[in-house]
Amino acid sequence: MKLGIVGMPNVGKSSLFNCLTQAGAQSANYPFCTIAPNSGVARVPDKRLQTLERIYNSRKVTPAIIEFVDIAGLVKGASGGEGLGNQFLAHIREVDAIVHVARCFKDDNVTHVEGSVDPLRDIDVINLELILSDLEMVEKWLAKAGKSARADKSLQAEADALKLVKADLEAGKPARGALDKMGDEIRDIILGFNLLTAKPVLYALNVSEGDMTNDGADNADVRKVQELAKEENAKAFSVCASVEEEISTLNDDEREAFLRDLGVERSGLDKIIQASYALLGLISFFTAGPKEARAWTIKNGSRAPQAAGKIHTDFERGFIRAEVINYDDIARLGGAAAAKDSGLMRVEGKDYVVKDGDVMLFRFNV
Ligand SMILES: Nc1nc2c(ncn2[C@@H]2O[C@H](COP(=O)(O)OP(=O)(O)O)[C@@H](O)[C@H]2O)c(=O)[nH]1
Ligand SMILES: [Mg+2]
Repeated sequence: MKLGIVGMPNVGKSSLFNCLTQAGAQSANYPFCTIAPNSGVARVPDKRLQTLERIYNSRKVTPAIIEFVDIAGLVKGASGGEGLGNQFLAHIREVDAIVHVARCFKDDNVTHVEGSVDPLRDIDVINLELILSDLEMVEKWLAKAGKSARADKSLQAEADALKLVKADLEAGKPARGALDKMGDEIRDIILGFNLLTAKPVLYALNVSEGDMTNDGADNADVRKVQELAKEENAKAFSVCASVEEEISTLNDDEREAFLRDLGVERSGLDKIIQASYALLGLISFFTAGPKEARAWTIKNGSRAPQAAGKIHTDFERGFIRAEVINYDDIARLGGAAAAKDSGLMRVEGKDYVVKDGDVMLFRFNV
């Protein structure tokens, strides 16, 4: 599961990517840290882990991580091969969700390729390239398979679904909207085509340092994009990449003091990472003990054996049961033993759907 960072040139994509992944790289020796130079992992901030660390007196804390890819080079005309056009679009096709960075900061020293700061226009430029690329794909498919569809029922369903999407694309709208209106079966078919504009998106608005407070809402440009995001059923967060770059070199205590001085409760970066995690449909369950307090990542809706399998394939293969206490109960009562005494430990079987914040112990036999 990974997110692609896209946007116009010089909007702060690489700056954002660097601070996202700087924190991640420090944290550990994750094996896939350096798959490609423009790919890296970010730690998912989760205050619950610190509480578990304290309660269990854990020697080590291991957060969840997500992967980001800095996809540079998208410009006007990319879908027609402008710049390195199609190559970049192919990179976007490989990611599961998109972080769309737009520039809201003013700085005469940083060139703007379109000549002025206007995030809505910039977002339109990028979205149009993605839409055109999808449209080309949909048209190709319909031209090729559309004819045989009349004879083949399964192809007919695909063709009908794609025609719905095509109408939206032709109207300059992303495929995402049409997906929301479809039944599960058709939606799965469409998702199988891996359209760029069907991928979930969040907007990261790169603001000036002075606009960091109040989630950037004092900036009129930010408000405009937030409105757009609302219409699109997406989310928008403001972040100041240049300040985040400073922050990412600080330790946790210094960081909190720094943010307090700026009048900001949570860093924009943290918000973006947490929202990215949710955008991918991911949740965390925990394991906790004196050795380690750890967050594990699973798809929302996963069952207990799949969760066990994240830790070890043997856990999944030989799964017997899971002992589950919710984080909130442990935090409220100050420990697992107290939660157990209060009857808040549940024994769950293989059909149990894991919830975000479950603290789990697996029993298995191989
Ligand atoms: N003033 C200001 N400059 C920034 C900010 N973020 C990035 N920059 C500068 O903008 C330029 C382009 O940033 P970069 O991250 O390389 O943009 P990219 O082309 O989207 O990857 C660099 O000179 C950055 O230092 C910001 O928040 N404020
Ligand atoms: Mg860059």
